[in-house]
Amino acid sequence: MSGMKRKITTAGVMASIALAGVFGIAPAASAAVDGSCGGGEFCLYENTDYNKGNTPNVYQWTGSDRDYNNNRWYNAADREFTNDVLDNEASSVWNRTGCDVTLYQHVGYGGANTTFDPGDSDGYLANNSVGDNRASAHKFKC
Ligand SMILES: [Ca+2]
Ligand SMILES: [Ca+2]
Ligand SMILES: [Ca+2]
Repeated sequence: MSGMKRKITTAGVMASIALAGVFGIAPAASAAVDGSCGGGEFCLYENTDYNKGNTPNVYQWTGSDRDYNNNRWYNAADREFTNDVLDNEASSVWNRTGCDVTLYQHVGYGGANTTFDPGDSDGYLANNSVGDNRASAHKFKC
C-alpha cells in the first residue's frame, strides 16, 4: 500500500476519493471490516453457525464497542455495508484476538453477558448467557 501514498493536496484528496470510488477502496474508518474474520479481530455473524447457508452478514472489530446502534452489517458476498443495524441481531461469534472479549446484552456494557477467551468461537449464542439476537456491546480485556 505504501506505493499508493501521495502528497496530500486538495487535488490529491479529490483524486483519492475518485479512485476509492472506482476501485471500491473502503474509507480508513471501516478498513478493518472486509467480510473475512482475520487474526486479531473479534467478529460477529448475524446468523447461527457463522451464517452457513444464510445471508453472509458480518462485522469485525479490533477493540471495544459500547454501542452497536451505529454499526451496520457488512455483506461479505456483496462486499458492502447493508442498511441493517447489528444491534440485537448477532447469533454467532469468533474471537480471533489475544484478549478476553465480553459480549453484553445492553448498550454501555450492561445486562447479561458472556466472555469469550482468545480463539473461542460459538455458532449458537442462544444457549449462552448473553443470548441470541440480544448483544448490544462488547469489551476487550487484554
Ligand atoms: Ca458501535
Ligand atoms: Ca441473528
Ligand atoms: Ca441488546
